Amino acid sequence: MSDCIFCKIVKGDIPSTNVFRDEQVTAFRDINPAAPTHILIVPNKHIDSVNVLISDDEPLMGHLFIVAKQLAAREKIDEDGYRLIVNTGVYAGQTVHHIHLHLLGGAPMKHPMG
Ligand code: DGP
Repeated sequence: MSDCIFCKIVKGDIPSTNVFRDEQVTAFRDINPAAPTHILIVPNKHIDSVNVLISDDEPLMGHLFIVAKQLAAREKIDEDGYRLIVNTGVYAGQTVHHIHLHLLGGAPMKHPMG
């Protein structure tokens, strides 16, 4: 998608603080962090949201979570705990329409959500 900001980050067309990249996903620090660690993990291919996932995307979505787990360990937030969020649609506040997993941690969070 030529006008998608996360596609541009994946391609390196706009700068970001990347923390991980492989053939399937890219992870970078959120520009507006909501926690001491706030990383976004996105598929390299454009997918608008959870609403348009197909069964072929299953391994890719599983990979997002494996990378999240590895990054949580690397950031040393795995033992204290962290939150993984996928906002979908208007009510959830999705602002970037390229599916992404938020990895948030580094401080206690309020619960419940919403
Ligand atoms: P969401 O509300 O789930 O769609 O969150 C989108 C997140 O993307 C939001 O926390 C801010 C972040 N974001 C938006 N534009 C950029 C950008 O250009 N660079 C980076 N690093 N993060 C961005």
